Amino acid sequence: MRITSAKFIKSLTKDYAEFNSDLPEVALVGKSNVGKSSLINMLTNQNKLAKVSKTPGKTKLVNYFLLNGNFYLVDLPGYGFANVSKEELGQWDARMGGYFEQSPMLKVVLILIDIRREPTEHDIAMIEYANYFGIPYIVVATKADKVAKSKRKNECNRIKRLLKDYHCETVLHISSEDKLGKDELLEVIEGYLFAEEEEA
Ligand SMILES: Nc1nc2c(ncn2[C@@H]2O[C@H](COP(=O)(O)OP(=O)(O)OP(=O)(O)O)[C@@H](O)[C@H]2O)c(=O)[nH]1
Ligand SMILES: [Mg+2]
Repeated sequence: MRITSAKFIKSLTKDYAEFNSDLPEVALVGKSNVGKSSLINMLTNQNKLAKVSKTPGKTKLVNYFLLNGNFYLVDLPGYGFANVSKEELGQWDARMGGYFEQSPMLKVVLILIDIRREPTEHDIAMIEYANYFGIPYIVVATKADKVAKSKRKNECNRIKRLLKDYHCETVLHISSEDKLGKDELLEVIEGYLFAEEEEA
């Protein structure tokens, strides 16, 4: 799959199902600063479609991008940054839970984890949401440029092993900085998005 068009459509905090009930959807989740917005820009060949920031917590809303006119890429609020109040954490949890619960067109969740780190409790919570709602997920190991080329596969396998209790089947590595792993990731996403149509 090649991305030929990409457009920001809308930010929401509720009413997800009303907004999209016809196009397949892929969601991006991950710790704040892990590189979600950068990944959107890489996948869509754009520099400024999604706001990239050195300050964690930039993305607070559920942002919908329409790609190729036939599916949505959904950027969810990052989590796990320091100094969040109980109230903010509760709001985040409600927003994430609400999104998962009310997104009938969601076909696959991309869980982004920095290739140098371990899955956090919030990553696991996201995986549990996905498993609970029966939505497949794949782990995308970000910032692969930060480890030697020869070590990237090993780091992915390490993350996969850490998630062995959560039915983790796929860990792909990418680097938005070096534009690495894009074609493989798009191919995997396409397989989930349009699976039923192909079978019919
Ligand atoms: N070296 C390297 N840095 C990256 C890569 N992707 C993102 N970054 C940097 O990581 C920081 C955070 O990137 P974002 O894409 O804004 O992260 P985010 O996950 O959208 O963050 P929030 O919106 O706060 O949740 C920025 O300084 C990026 O330049 C990558 O592939 N390699
Ligand atoms: Mg972001």
